Amino acid sequence: MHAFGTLFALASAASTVVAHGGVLWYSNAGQWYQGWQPYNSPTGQTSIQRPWSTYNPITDATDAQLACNDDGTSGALQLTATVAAGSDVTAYWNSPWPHNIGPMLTYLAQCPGSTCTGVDSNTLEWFKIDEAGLLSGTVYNGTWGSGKMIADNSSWTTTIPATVPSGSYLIRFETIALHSLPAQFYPECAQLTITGGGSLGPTTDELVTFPGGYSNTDPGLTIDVYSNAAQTETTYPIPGPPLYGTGTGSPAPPPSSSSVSAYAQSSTAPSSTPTSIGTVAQYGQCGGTGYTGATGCVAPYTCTVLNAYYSQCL
Ligand SMILES: *[C@@H]1O[C@H](CO)[C@@H](O)[C@H](O)[C@H]1NC(C)=O
Ligand SMILES: *[C@@H]1O[C@H](CO)[C@@H](O)[C@H](O)[C@H]1NC(C)=O
Ligand SMILES: [Cu+2]
Repeated sequence: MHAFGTLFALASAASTVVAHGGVLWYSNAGQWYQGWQPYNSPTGQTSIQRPWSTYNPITDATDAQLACNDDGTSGALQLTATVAAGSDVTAYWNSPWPHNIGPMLTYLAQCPGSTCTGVDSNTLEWFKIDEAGLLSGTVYNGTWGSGKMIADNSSWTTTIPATVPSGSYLIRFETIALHSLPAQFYPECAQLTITGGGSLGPTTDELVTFPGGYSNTDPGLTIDVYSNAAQTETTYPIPGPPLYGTGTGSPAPPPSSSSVSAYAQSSTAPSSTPTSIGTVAQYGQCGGTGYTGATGCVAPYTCTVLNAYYSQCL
């Protein structure tokens, strides 16, 4: 029975691979960075990307995982890439990316200290540095940012603005698929140290939290691309705040150290991050959405994420 459960979980994990996915690689200035591998054991993985566990999309703008996917906490061996302000960062999705209807968006969030490691992405404030919605044609049959992403080797290149203050940041690449409703969000985050930056922080109206930055009723998330109206509609309202540099609010203070104590508290709270020392037997469940039991496996087994709903000691 346990063996059958394993096979079933693996089979269903494999079937999700076909239709969806996420950011698997990054590059900057000729350097390549492998992303987190959601279907491999977390043990020993080193990546600049925050860990995530499933190719499936998020389909609710209020989902707690909307910031950095499930679960988006730092890895045990979390890395950070050092990139220059003004340089290009490219994110690579699984290729070919299957969804060509919907926008591309890139956000930054500055962390309060000298590193983002251990910082809860839900406590950060994000500003949008890049967006591409409907590029030409109609909502019904036009060219979208995600279509351009597919044409560009299923990758998206964003320039880190030369004006952002130097510091530790999460970068959040996102594509939203609108071929069916509810809209499908595909966000992943990576840790950056931005060097050589400027002095233009975001304004208050440019900053959002995730969840919080989108609403399930946003016109850009509820649009029916197959409607009669869509056949003549040539504008598309990209969700989220105004782009960095276009806000009209007052300058926001830099992330404060008072929020650091909140991070410290949250990092001591029970987390769903799989661990490798514990009480769960081989083939037992050790994690997954809604699971509240023990997360540590008896030696020598490792808690392995099979999909968002099921991690197993293997
Ligand atoms: C797509 O849009 C163009 C320009 O409006 C139109 O000429 C063409 O017939 C449309 N194609 C389809 C398949 O609807
Ligand atoms: C296309 O993307 C893959 C990663 O998905 C990468 O290995 C390859 O170098 C890219 N090709 C070009 C021409 O950038
Ligand atoms: Cu998909």
